[in-house]
Amino acid sequence: MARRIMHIDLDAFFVSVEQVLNPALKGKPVVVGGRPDRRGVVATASYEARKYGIYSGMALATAVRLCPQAIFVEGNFSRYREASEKFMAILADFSPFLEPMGIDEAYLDATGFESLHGSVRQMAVKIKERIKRELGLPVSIGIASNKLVAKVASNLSKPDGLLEVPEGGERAFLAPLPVGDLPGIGRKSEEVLKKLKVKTIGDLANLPLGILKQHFGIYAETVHNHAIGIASDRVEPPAEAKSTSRETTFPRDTRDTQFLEATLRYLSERVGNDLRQKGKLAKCIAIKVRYADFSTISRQRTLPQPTDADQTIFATGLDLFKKELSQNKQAVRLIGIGASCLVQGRQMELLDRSALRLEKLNAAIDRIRKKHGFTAIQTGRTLLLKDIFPEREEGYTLHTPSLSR
Ligand code: DCP
Ligand code: CA
Repeated sequence: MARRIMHIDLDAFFVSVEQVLNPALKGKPVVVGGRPDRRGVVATASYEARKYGIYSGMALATAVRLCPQAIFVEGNFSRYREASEKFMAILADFSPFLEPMGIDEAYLDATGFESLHGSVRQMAVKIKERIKRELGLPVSIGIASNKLVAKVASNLSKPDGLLEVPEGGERAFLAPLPVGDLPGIGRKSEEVLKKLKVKTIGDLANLPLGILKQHFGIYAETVHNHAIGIASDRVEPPAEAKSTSRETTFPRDTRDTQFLEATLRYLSERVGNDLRQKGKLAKCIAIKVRYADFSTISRQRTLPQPTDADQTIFATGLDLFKKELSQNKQAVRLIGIGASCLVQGRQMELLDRSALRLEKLNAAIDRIRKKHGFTAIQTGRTLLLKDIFPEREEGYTLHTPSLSR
């Protein structure tokens, strides 16, 4: 039976979330990424702003030059994460064969779902309607017989689009599109192909295999198959997380042990918070240290009892950390802490009174943080970070932002 795969991708995601919160931003050139007078890059731009040539990754300073009247919004990652979770939950309601990709896109295998919704296209219409109704967000959906073509279709249909490529129509659908629209063909390949007079995916499909081999080696056959719309990709629901960790690179290498320990405490709290949110306990705690010369070590310890307590994670990490630092006198460039060997939540009654006390304490901390932001509660140690890192609702903005999670 032919497969029916959907690629579902929210449009101008960060901007769309901001527009739900502030409808005055709708229909305007909006850029999420930060104040234009700061160093930094565009996270995303509204479609109105894209008309001026603004794109993700561009320096904010360039974006202001291209469109001085654009509205610049700092953005707030915790809001996007929340919207992302709701988006994925809606999709999971439609099919368990779901593969989330990054924060705002997913593949869904809808093979055999026709009878339930009338058609797969009808199912996609319902998905779009629910996301609009419940989240207020525009989304584009591509439908095809594999992930590759479905992704091309959703991209082409943006914004607020829906495009189905009929079974057997893949090659004809791809043929007129620019060769750079084919996933896997990056800037470099595009340059090489230009010299061979290959402009469209159709031109690529017509190249003799011998020539493809000269340029793509063992991948030549795959490239050819992709160009004619054949791919044997599978929608794979994600495996359960086997570990969780947080790390940060410092703005400057440091030997300040008080500061290092405060950071380790903060990262431990983030790891503990993540474990509790996932309902997991960790049996192993590991630390990572990278020194000024980039040499990197990690040390791990197995706990007598699995834990999700910030205090135990930190105490174990600190012990490993102190031992390590007593042996290496270099300045530190990065530290990290992680929990692994995860097991499912409480498996036995907490007989140990002190563990029970910690559990209650951490649950109370989590409740307050959920309501008032991560930095609403600070332990003595992390208070030190207040003067060093910019503080935001969702936590300190560390030097490695993707790891501020
Ligand atoms: N993002 C980012 N930095 C980048 C690219 C993306 O921070 N260089 C963030 C902002 C986007 C989100 O990830 O809103 C999703 O990325 P997409 O590439 O899917 O872009 P958009 O959703 O913004 O737009 P599109 O409508 O093209 O999907
Ligand atoms: Ca998107």
